[in-house]
Amino acid sequence: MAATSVVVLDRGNNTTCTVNLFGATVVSWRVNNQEQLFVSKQAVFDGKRAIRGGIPFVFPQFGQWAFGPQHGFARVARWHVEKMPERLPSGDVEAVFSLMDDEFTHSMWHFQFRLTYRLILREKELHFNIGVYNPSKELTFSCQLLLHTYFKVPDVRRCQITGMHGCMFIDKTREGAVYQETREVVTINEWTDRIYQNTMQEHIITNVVSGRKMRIQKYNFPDTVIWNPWAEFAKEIPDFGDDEFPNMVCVEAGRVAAPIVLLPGTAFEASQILQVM
Ligand code: TA6
Repeated sequence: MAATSVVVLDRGNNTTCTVNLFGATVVSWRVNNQEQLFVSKQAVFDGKRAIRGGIPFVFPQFGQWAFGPQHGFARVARWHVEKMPERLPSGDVEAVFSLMDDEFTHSMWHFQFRLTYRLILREKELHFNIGVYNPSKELTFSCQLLLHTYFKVPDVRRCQITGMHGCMFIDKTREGAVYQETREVVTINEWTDRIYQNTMQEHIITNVVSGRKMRIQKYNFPDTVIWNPWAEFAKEIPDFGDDEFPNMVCVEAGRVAAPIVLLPGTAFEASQILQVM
């Protein structure tokens, strides 16, 4: 498997989006030459291990999985290019990627499926449109889906994240106990690993690159996972630098708390818009 095959959406003006076909992982999003995504200096590009950073595509399982790797196989599978980058009349650039069941996926999950992943690069925005289709005539399947986005930040301790106030969350740093978020904005000053449920459709992250704000809008993605390994877990992650935790925050839009159930011949759609403000 060629571990280096990437597709670049180039809108000009040093605004680009780079996708590695291994996992259809967005490994770079530059807006006027400013990188918005965190990729670890220790990230491995061997076509086997999930890429440590960017936007890994989590499907059909979020978290530990009895039948395959953590966070499923989509982020470690080779995706196809359905449509090479094309400039739209609006000046934006669009590309489409897809993944279908094959021998590799059947070795873990015996269902037929088809994933489509449409990316649109706009001036200060990146749009993600995802389709999950069940082409089977008989079998229903259930799955989870999430965009495991690593945002690059100068100092995570200065970031504030809106859109979780009043939401219930599963705290994986406290044996999965469930709590309610009482804060207006979420801040991170320790190991954080939370699955927030039924969050707002919009999140604003303050103090991202160059002190700007990042707006996340999500549709049909009711959950938001917030993660930072902090010092103690950074040391335990082989493809993550011990001193890198202050420079990233994962804010992950997904459908994980209640799985997606797809009857034969039906489809599920979800989308996300990232906007530099
Ligand atoms: O999305 C947060 C999380 O599930 C954390 O529990 C942590 O394990 C992180 O993902 C990274 O997972 P990975 O399999 O990429 O090492």
